[in-house]
Amino acid sequence: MKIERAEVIVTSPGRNFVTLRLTTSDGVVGLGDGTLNGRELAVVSYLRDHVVPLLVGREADTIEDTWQYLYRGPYWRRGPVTMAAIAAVDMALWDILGKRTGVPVYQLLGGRSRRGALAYGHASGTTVEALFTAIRNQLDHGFRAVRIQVGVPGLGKVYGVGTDQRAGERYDYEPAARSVVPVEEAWDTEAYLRHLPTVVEAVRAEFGEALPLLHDAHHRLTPNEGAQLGRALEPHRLFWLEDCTPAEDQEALRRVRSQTTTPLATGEVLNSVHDYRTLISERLIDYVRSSATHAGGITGLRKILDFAAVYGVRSGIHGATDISPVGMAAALHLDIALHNFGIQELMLHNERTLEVFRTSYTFVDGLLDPGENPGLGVELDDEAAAAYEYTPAYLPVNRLLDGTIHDW
Ligand code: GCO
Ligand code: MG
Repeated sequence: MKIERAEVIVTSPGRNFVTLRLTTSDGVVGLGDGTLNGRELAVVSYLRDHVVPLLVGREADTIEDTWQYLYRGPYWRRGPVTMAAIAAVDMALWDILGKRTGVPVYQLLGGRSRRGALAYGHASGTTVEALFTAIRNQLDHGFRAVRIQVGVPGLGKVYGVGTDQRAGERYDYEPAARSVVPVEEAWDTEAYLRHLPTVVEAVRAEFGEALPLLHDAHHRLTPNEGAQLGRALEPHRLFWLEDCTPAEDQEALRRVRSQTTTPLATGEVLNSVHDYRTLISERLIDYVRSSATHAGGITGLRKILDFAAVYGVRSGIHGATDISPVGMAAALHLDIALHNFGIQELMLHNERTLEVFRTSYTFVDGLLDPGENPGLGVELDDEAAAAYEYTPAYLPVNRLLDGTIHDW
């Protein structure tokens, strides 16, 4: 069964998504997510100009060979654009295989290892009180684990803090602002390091010791600052402290790890198993954050997570809304089948996105499930997709108070 058509579809129902649709000679259709927040068009060109011409005529069921062909063939390896393009092809081929064999993809990955995948939602507030409202909203929405992000006194908008919610409102935070140049935000690490531990203490006092709490430092600390924060948060027993240092500096976590037992997660910006070799083989992290969309698809992320399993490191797959519903579905099939599952991030897509991508995964009682539809279980509505044109949108840039560029 050969690949007969390959289409790259860009749609923007609230935010930009890149989807690859492959159609085989006997009419089976597969979808793959190649969305890279702020660099979507780079992936579109990589696919349209360098990958699609190679795909038409290839056998659709040679998934591993196609992955290796696209990974080794270009000579220039790894990187977010390449691995997002490979991811889109890989997911589409797994989708096709599932549809051809009449089973959900998780069955092809070894079958169900758990009833459902524990999800964590996002809660944020410019103040502690606003954060409490957001946490209550997420608990009311069925989440049993919550990431907490809070404003920092003296600073304006900071990472992860959307507009304050009223009771009952949905969390809706899209960091990529629609503009031709990125928004600039200001940062003060000292103010953040003084403030965050008091906020986590207040959350524990309000919501108790048992609620799994996660926090994302978003690459902003030095190794020693990461160690200080990890130690300061230790009494509050976080589920994880994410990206406390810039992820590509793998050795930075040696310092953090040696000073604190607060669990560590990193990797949403990492896209191949080679980017994790020190992190995993030295057990510097507890959770792998890469998404299937950014790490070469189901095949690429499976390679990372199988390597992680050898060292007792678990999955914590990235699931922000810049992972499309196709990418989320791919994650859920891995979540259900893998033994070393940890937790799954879930930011709920908005109504317009769900008009474009018809999903069949479910979120019930705090658990996600990919469902039983053959393949990945997501269909794309062309008419709805065509209604939402691409608009340039960039993630913010971050500067210290003296103007020095810092990590966002
Ligand atoms: C997370 C991530 C996101 C990223 C976003 C980038 O933990 O979900 O850090 O908030 O900033 O996915 O596009
Ligand atoms: Mg993150």
